Amino acid sequence: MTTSDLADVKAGLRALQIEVPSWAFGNSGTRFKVFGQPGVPRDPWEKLADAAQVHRYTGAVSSVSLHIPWDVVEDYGKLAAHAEDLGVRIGMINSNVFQDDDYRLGSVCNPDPRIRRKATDHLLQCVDIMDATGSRDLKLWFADGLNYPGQDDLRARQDRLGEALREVYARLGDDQRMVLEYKFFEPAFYATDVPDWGTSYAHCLELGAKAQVVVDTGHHAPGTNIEFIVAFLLRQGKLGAFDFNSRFSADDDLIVGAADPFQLFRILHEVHLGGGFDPASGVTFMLDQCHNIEPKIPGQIRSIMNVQEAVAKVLLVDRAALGVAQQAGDVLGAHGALMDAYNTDVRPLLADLRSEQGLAPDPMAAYKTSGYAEQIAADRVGGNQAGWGA
Ligand code: PSV
Ligand code: MN
Repeated sequence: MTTSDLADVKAGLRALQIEVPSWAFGNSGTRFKVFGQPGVPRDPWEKLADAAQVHRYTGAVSSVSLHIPWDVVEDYGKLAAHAEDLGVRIGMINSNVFQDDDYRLGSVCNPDPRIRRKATDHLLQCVDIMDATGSRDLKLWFADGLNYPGQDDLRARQDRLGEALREVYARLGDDQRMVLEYKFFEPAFYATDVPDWGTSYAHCLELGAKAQVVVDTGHHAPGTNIEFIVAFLLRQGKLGAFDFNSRFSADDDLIVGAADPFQLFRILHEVHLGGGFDPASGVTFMLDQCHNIEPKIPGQIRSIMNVQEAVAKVLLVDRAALGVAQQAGDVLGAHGALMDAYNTDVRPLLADLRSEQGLAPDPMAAYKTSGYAEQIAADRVGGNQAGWGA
């Protein structure tokens, strides 16, 4: 590789910014148990402080996603200022219309107009919070769906969904967007109202340019070719954001790149080819993970490192050689161009880059010896630890 190629790879890595979710710092668990950990934040202010630690050791955290109502505060302007003081920004506002008794049969797709109104009002309030925090994106995920055939009318539910989305879309400011996430099952098991990228894409297309699709890497059936979805959406200008995580079994929300680093590489290769790393593309890269059994801040640091390693490999792909091989029908040559990049050990390159950026070359070790974990465990005594419910 020439010096200028290396400089390009490093410039690409420097520009890579990843959003972290506030909920990664709170307690989380499974249907069976939420495990508490010492030093877990008691409120959104402390969650932001922990997120800033991830930035401190990686230099790559642009912003922090909030989840409403888990991150409700009285003064969102103050919260945004607190984030900026810590060197981060408020990112996407994740709406939550799945944790209220009223939503047992759905939110915006619910057959009861009172409940649909309540859900839509929550989404509109999230846009108010975007105004107050300067956040660009409203993130929508609906737990709506059916457990039993015949339980409700599938088509009517799509109509209700479209109606709510249109109302919220009309409320968006000029520089604001809505990003619609899909998920093929859970919590509904028979039918989900936004089960796949096609459904999300169709609604976003109808809504207009400010509506885009979110790809949560854990929300697909096993074997789904996620990189194809990414390539397609980027080609259409409809890829709004990623929720990165790993899945082995269901929507596991495990550390990105832990289950299948090669899949992560393939996805990010398509992002690169489609121009998704260009800030002008508007694609937000977020981690949507829960650290149930491992410590949370280093769990997020490791996740960022995994994404950086995958991106470094993607940037190392010899695209000229790849193109020549593809044109010549040289199947093995083309495949080899990808595999050569994928099999490169990029850890020394990233360590070098960190040193150039004034960061510790080994973020995991630097965090471990910083004493922050011990300090928050000692300081954050009393009060209620944050978790999925708060
Ligand atoms: C749903 O499984 C999801 O991926 C959505 O992004 C939620 O907002 C997030 O998890 C947290 O529950
Ligand atoms: Mn998600």
